[in-house]
Amino acid sequence: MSTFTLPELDYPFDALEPYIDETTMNIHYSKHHQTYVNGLNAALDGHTEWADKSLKDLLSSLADIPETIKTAVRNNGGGHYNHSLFWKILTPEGADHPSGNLDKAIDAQFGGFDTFKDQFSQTAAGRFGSGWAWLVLDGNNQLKITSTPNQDNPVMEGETPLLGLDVWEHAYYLKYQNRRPGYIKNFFNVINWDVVSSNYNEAH
Ligand code: MN3
Repeated sequence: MSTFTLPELDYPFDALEPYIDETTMNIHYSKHHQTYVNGLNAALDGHTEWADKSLKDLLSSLADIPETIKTAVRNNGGGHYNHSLFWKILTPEGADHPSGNLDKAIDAQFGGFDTFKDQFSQTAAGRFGSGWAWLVLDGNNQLKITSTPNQDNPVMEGETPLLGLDVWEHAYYLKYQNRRPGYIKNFFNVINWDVVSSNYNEAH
């Protein structure tokens, strides 16, 4: 059986200061993400026919998963996938702008990086309650900005997430309290556009 584990973080908890604070990073990674990993492993325990699937396979075939564990796999598997991607697309020392093929595709799809940034920020701010904002490659190979509730994600819709922003209060409340737009604005200071670009190049 497969046992899912917390992925390594590529930087220390305080690396994203002052935009994402050390305490939030520590609790978010060590407690919240670990809880999703544990919940996913617990849900799959004893379900040998599903335990060997990759996380992506599980999330893209939720309809076939037994009712007794479907919600647990959706919430905890989604949580594990989303946070694993989130840590990867963050960095303390990234470019402030995409480059190469992704840069061209953003220009073509949204009419420029600034327009993309505005639309993504509005989508993230407008997600009512807990959830995520995404830049995805859809089934027609087009870039699209989307949002999902809770720990749902684009994989469940057959789309490929390239960039994701966690807008659950646990991701920002200690530093930003009710000011989600301030957190979203500062997120753009710590995006790892190299990783987002390679996500695009792999999926495209
Ligand atoms: Mn989170």
